[in-house]
Order: sequence, then structure tokens, then C-alpha cells
Amino acid sequence: MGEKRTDRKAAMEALLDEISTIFEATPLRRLLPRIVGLKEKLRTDEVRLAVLGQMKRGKSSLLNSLLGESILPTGVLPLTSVVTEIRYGSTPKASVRYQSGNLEEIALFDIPEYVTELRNPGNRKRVLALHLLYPNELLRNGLVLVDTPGFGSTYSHNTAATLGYLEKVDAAVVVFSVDPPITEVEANFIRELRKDIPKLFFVLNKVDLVSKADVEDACTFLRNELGNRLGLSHFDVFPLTTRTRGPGEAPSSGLASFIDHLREFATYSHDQTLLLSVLRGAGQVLDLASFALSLRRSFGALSASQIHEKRMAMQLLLEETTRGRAAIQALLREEQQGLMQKIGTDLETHVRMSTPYLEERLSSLQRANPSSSGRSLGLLLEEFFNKEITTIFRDWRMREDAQMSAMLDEIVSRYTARANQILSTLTEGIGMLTDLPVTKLKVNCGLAMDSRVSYSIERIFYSLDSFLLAVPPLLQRPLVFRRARASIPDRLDRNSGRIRFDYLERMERSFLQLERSLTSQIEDARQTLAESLEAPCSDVGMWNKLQAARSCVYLLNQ
Ligand SMILES: Nc1nc2c(ncn2[C@@H]2O[C@H](COP(=O)(O)OP(=O)(O)OP(=O)(O)O)[C@@H](O)[C@H]2O)c(=O)[nH]1
Ligand SMILES: [Mg+2]
Repeated sequence: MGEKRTDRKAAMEALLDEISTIFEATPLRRLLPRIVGLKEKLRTDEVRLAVLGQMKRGKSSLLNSLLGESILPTGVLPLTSVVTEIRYGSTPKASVRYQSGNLEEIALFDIPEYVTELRNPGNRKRVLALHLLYPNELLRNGLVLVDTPGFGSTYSHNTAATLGYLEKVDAAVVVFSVDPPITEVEANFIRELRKDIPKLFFVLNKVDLVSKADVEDACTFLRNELGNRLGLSHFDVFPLTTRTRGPGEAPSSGLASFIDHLREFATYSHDQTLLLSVLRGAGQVLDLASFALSLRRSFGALSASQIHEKRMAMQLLLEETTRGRAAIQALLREEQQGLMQKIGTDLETHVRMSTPYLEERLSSLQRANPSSSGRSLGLLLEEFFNKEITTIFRDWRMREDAQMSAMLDEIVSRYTARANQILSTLTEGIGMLTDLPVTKLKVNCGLAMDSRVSYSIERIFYSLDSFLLAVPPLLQRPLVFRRARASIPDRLDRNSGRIRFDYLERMERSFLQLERSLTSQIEDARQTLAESLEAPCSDVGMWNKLQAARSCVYLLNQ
């Protein structure tokens, strides 16, 4: 199997080189950057498999079990705080990449000093990632295993570190544990993940903690949740424990079966995923090139007056394409504004409904703490507001993000269809004018809402000023609580302002990416075809080479 893989990859590399040579020698040079991009993708040859999950599910323990050595720190406190990338190396070696860009080699036993919340609280050492080289067969084919901080951790910077990393991930193992098999936070996280990450494995860890019958129940429950509630299909759940009964003990059967699956993924699916994606890209460029070249050739056989007449007609089609592209841009901006308005309205409603709730919670706090006063009362209120406001907006955001992602998905498919329609009109029109067989050109667009969360609760420091501290305790408490109650609208407002701003930024990024992707692909096609009108050519050699390259793509796809 390994040999077949390497052969196909080498063949793909050779093919891309051949396509570059054809393009370089022809007026199709404008398509060269697309081929360079595909070569780059093939060259990097790494598939990143991230281990993700809520805190304490056993992510680092699972990686240690895969490596066969306890090299990553594990523990009962929220522990991993920095992303660790593990690649193949003939001897184990660890280096720290700092946010400044500096790289420093460290001893393996010093790893906890950099990647744990305990030794590097709040990531004050400014570590970007830990790079580990390890001699393990699983890693030989370019598989990169990634340990990530648990999401939903009490330390929000840890969640942020994981979310920030997701865009680099090609596949993921999501780790759950038997109690409870899946939480709401996990369900929401998976809704986000499945849009960005093509391949997901699911592990149900810590099966040693419950009876065999309970493991079965937990597995069935998890499968149902993933399949029915989250709408996933073609997925496996691996129940296992990372615990061995003693040192040197063989891995449990669940773990062994999971390792087998990963090995298969590492040796086959890895390159297959990469190759398929490169092949799809090459096929699209070649379709366009081939259609453009057939256009040039058909013009080569015409008289000057016939060429002139057809050019005039085609000019109209090309102008229509430009208008279509501009319309997509304008409409996408309207869609973006529509979504932003919806977020604004949803936020207002949420703030309006949360105000009486927070007032009620404040009254309960007042009743539950009948005697606190002075500075301790200030601290109590500060803690109360931070906790309550965090909850009020966190849950809302989870729901809103899920809704927004679904709406954005729908917009992406609607506009991809629209862009494809524009290309169809262009190619079919050209086909009719020239009697050429029409090649269906397609844009290629996968996009999900930018899900990096950059929002954190705005703390409004609640210290009692000197006037209040001077007031006798009996009068002080009612005054302080009255002030606290009066501050509720302002607190909710400030936080909702920050959330609106965060959404605005994320929406802008997502829409800009979508707009660029769609319009640049339409423009590529339009200009390539427009240039074909200007320079007829009847080079049969070039045509044959291009068709041979297309056949190769077809064959490699089999
Ligand atoms: N009983 C049992 N405990 C396990 C198993 N796997 C991990 N644990 C324990 O679960 C706790 C958390 O394990 P970690 O591997 O640190 O979990 P993590 O997901 O990396 O945690 P964070 O990095 O903090 O998010 C540790 O105390 C482990 O010993 C298992 O299969 N069975
Ligand atoms: Mg960990």
C-alpha cells in the first residue's frame, strides 16, 4: 500500500510539473499561480491530526498511549495550556516556539514547564507551541499529532489557544469520557468542527470507570447524539481506556483497535485526502485551460471577418460575466448587513430579557449575604457580576454561533450555485457561438464562519468608593445594592457592544473570504477566455499535451 501511495504522489508531482511546462509555453500563463499553489499543497505533505475535547477528557493521556511513553503531562487540574505538535524524528527531541518567533530546544523532562497551566500560568512564558520529534511508526508518513488545551476550560486563554489552531487542522480525534458521554458544550463544539474538519474520529475514554453494560449504553447514546442530533454520518466511536494495568502492559483492546484505525488513516487516507484535493484543483484548472484552448483553435480555422463577428458576440457574454460578478459582490454585502442586523436585534432582545433575570439574581445575593459590608461586599459583587454576565452571554453566543453558521452555510451554497450559473451561461454561450462542446466549469468553495472567539467579558471593577466606605454599615448595604442594581443596564450594554463588534469582525472576515474566492475564480475564467479571443492558435502539440494531462488526472482519480 505504501508503495502505491508514493507512486501516485510522485506521479502527481510529475503531472503538475508537466502542466506548468504546458502553461508556461502558452498564453495560459495566467493559470500558473493555481498550479504553483497545488504543488505547494502537495509538497508540505503533512496531515495534522488534532486531539480535541473538553478539559480532562484524557487527550494528553491518549497521545501518551499512542506514543507508548508518558511524555506529555497529564493530571487532574486543567492542565495543558499550549498546543504541542508531534512529528516523526529518529530520536525524541523537544523545542519551544515562542510568540516572538524564537525557537529554543529544551530537555524532555522540562516539557511541563512550558505547556501546563501550573508551571506556565496564563502562558506568561509567551509560548506559541511546543514541537516534539518522536520515533513512532504512526508519524512516519507525515502525520502530525497535535495535543490541544481542553475547550470549555476554566481558563479562557486555553480555549482560545485551541480555537485559534483549528484552521490548521486536517483531521481530528474528539475525546469524550464515559461520564457524561456528551455535554451541550461538546455538542456545540462538534457542530463547529464538522464544517471545518473533513475527517473526525470519536473516542469514548475512561471505560475502565464503569461496567461493560454501561459502556455499551454510553456508546449507543453517543452514537445517537452524533448521528441524530448533530446529523453526522459515516463515523466511528472507539470506546477505550488509556490506562494499562501495569508498566510494559499491552494496550487495552479498545486502544489497540483505535491505533489500527489511525495507522490505516496515516498510511492511506492521509495521502488519499491530499491527493484527491490536489487532483480536484488540477482538474478544474485543466478544464478551464482546455476550453480556452479549444476556443483558440476554433478561431484559428476562421476567416478574419468571421472572427470579428464572433468576437463582438462573445464580448457581450464576457460583459455579462463581469456584471454577474459585480452583482455577487453587491448582494453579498447586503447579506452581510442582513446578518449583522439580525445579530443586533437578537442581542437587544437577549439584553432586555436578561435584565430582570440579573436583577432577581442580585436580590437573591442580597438575601443570601445579609451581613457582608465594606470591601468584602465590593469583592462579592464584583465576583457576582463577572460570573453571571459570563454565563448570560456565553450560552447566548453558543446558540447564536450555531444559527449564524447555518445561515452562512446556506449563503455559501446559494452563491456558489450562482457563481457556477454565471460560468455556465458564459461557457454555454461560447459553445453555441462556436459549436464547441461545452466544458462545465465550476468554482470550488468551502467556507465556514470564522469561529475564532476573540471576545471576553468586560470587567467593570466594583470597588466601593471612599464615600460609601465612610457610610455606616446599616445604610451602606442598601445604598451599595441600589447602585449595583442601577449599573445592570450599563454592564449588559457594554458587553453586548463588545460582542457585536466581535461578530462584525468575524462576519467581515468570512464574507471577504467568500467574495474573494468566488469572484477571483470567475475572473480567472473570464480573463482566460477573453485572452483566447485575442490570440487564435492551432498548435496541435499543445492541445494533445493538455488532453494527455487531463486523462492523467482522470486516471489518478480512479
Ligand atoms: N480512569 C481513567 N482515567 C483516565 C483515563 N485517561 C485519562 N485519565 C485521567 O484523567 C485525567 C485527565 O487526563 P489528561 O490526559 O490530563 O486530560 P486532558 O484532556 O489532556 O486534560 P486538559 O489538558 O487539562 O484538557 C488524569 O487524571 C488522567 O489520569 C482513563 O482511561 N481512565
Ligand atoms: Mg492535556
